[in-house]
Amino acid sequence: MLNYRNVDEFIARSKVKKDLAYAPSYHFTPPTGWMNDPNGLCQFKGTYHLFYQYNPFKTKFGIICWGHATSDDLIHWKDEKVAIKPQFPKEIIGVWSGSALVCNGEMHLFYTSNSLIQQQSGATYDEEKGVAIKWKENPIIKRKHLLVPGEKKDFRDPKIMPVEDGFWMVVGGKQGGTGVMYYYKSSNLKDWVYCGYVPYPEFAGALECPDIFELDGKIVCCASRPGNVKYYVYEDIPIHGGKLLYTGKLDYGDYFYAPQTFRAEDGRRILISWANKWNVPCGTASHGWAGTMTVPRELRLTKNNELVIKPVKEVDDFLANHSTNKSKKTTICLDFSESVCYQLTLLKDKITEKGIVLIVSRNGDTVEIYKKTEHELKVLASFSTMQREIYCDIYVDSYIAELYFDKHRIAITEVNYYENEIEPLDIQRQICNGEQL
Ligand code: DQQ
Repeated sequence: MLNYRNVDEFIARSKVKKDLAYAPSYHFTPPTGWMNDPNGLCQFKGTYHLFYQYNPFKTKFGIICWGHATSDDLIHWKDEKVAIKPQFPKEIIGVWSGSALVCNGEMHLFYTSNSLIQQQSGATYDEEKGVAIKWKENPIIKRKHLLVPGEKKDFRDPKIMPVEDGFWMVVGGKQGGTGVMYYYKSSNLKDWVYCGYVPYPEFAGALECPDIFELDGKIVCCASRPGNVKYYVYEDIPIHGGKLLYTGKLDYGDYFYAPQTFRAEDGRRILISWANKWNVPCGTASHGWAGTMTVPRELRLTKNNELVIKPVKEVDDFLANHSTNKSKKTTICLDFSESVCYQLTLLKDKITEKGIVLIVSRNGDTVEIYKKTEHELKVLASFSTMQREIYCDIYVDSYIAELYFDKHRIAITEVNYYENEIEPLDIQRQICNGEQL
């Protein structure tokens, strides 16, 4: 805990001189140490703010604070002071994930104070000091306000949605072993009334990093559980009985967790996610940092209530002038007029030959995308189409690759922490009789 007293000086001293041959050039990484979930995403007085779960002291998870970076264009980020530090003893485990609300010219941050018991707290960003000032009313939602029986410690990651008559807060948790989203309502952001919960039985365990927002006239909720990051499109707020219209995956890759969205000042709904996964050592640790964010992605809904997920235009603008062999966008067209399948090898280490191997094959009107490893061949995603030519946008940036199929309804984030030089993309076409896979 004492370490946090001079944390900004510590970070300045330990800031990694990133090896430009290895560091991503348009994906955010922390100045040093460990980063996981994006937090408090917002645009405030024109500037984009990215807060994140941060352990500056080690390249692994620990007692977490909120790191902070700002940007004018969603591409170039400036490291700022640590915004929220854990306080002893009520945040002895750390200040865990949460969100931002820009309201009446102020930026408020909501987070989970974790001391084994998880409770929700608030803070207001002080522009002069560059840090968030915790509210004296904290915790604003105490553990005892969870007026339902059940699990003692899963109650975290508040996200706010402003509505005409006040504010909704959703909080992730678990009841009877399955994931739930708790709902609270407030008119002043400090006094919250518990309104019930919505269960998500497909999540075996606590639901993490819930999100709720309005998009193209519908209500969209998102939720994370390792291996499963989903979105749900409703006619109205689900706690009001809003009908579920569609459900899908936010990303089909193995390196995507705890995404969060925010509304930019121009009205765009933008998502950023942690491009990593729990319980697997992070391959950049030897370079002095651990953790990478996806590019910001703009979300829209189709008429059929499916999400269209596209890197924001700033990414394409940047790459139009700054592409290199290791950081670029490529659009490929896979022609399925014959019975073929394609093997896409991404981010292949030229010496070890290890890379991300995806197989794209077609069966009738169904396109299937497999991931091939030494030990298995697993289906990542599939979709239906009548078209013979399938387009895919591929963004590579050092060790991270983001792929977008099916007119951007399918996003796949993958990572290969290569050690030597990489070959970003290799495409092989082969006659497909099913067995070659
Ligand atoms: N990470 C945070 C939690 C959240 C989890 C802790 C999701 O608040 O539930 O760093 O990755």
